[in-house]
Amino acid sequence: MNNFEIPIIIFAVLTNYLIYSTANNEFNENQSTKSEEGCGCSSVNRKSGELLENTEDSNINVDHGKYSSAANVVRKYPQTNQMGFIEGGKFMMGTDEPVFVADGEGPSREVQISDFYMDIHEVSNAEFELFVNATGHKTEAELFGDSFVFESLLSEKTKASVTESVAAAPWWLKVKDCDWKHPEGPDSDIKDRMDHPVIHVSWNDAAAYCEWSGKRLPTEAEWEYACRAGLNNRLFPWGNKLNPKNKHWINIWQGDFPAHNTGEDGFIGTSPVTEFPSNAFHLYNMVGNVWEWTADWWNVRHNTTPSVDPTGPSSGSDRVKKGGSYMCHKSYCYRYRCAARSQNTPDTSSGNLGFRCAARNLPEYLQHSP
Ligand SMILES: [Ca+2]
Ligand SMILES: [Ca+2]
Repeated sequence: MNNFEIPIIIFAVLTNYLIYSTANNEFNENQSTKSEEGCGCSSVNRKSGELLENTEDSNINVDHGKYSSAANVVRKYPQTNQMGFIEGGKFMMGTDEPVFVADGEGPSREVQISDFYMDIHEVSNAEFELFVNATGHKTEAELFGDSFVFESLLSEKTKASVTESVAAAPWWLKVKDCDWKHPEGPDSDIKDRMDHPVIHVSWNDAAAYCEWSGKRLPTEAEWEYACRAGLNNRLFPWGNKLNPKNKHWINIWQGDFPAHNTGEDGFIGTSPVTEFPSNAFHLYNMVGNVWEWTADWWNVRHNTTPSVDPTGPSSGSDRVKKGGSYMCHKSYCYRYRCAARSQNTPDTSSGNLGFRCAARNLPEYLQHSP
């Protein structure tokens, strides 16, 4: 059990693929973006006692010692997810300064969100194992017999057995017998990664898990509201600077994509679900680490009429995912922003795509005092 001493957290008992754009190759991580230069960052977080002082980018809970791999701690398993109460309110969803216009990041529009609860971290391997053990659920990757993995994470043996890659993104390889328990194929396992996010789960798998746990997937609007955590028109959950205080605040890619990942933030692949500081709503890794499925169908045209608890289109072919992943680099997939979005078919799985759950009401089994 994690020992977060956060009043609003209710302690629990139980618990691209291939969509990377080739745009923006002119960026590198050492350059400022237009948004970073132009933003006043005047918003402050109401929970000032838990925040950095004298910094624009203060919308984040500092958890000292969790910035680097050297500070990783051994955690108990199975890790149980907790839900944070997210007080509803109005916010501006999307952005009028889209980086990827074709993704439907804009326009900015007013959305009202009702109170809800959100998992404070991505669903972990340990939690997904509880689900599988209880239900016998077979993931779609297991049923299909393969899933997609970034090539440099694979062993030479596994790489040699691969016969299919993705034409538009050849670093994505379709690996046989790759699933959540074998995230880099049959010669890999998750023994040392039980507190990392479950990956190689489709939207259908994610929805099944959430239903089993008495929850549901968050809508895209809920997810983005939770990501922004009370800040208006900011790139990241904590503000506009990627690395305030010269620290790493998320698990993304450092180096040259796709040739070399320096792992400067401590992680070449996934990180533990509670690694890196949480945002002002006490949520971890909303951006970075793994992409997260949302409940909504994908659409890139948005009505600017103010809306209440929007649920997206009534039908579609793809589902929305949010937050970017450990594979995102500014030069290639600058999608580790709250307004950024991407999509996959509901049966797709990959090594950088996971999820977390939400709920309108706290499930009964979570209604325990700490
Ligand atoms: Ca990283
Ligand atoms: Ca994430």
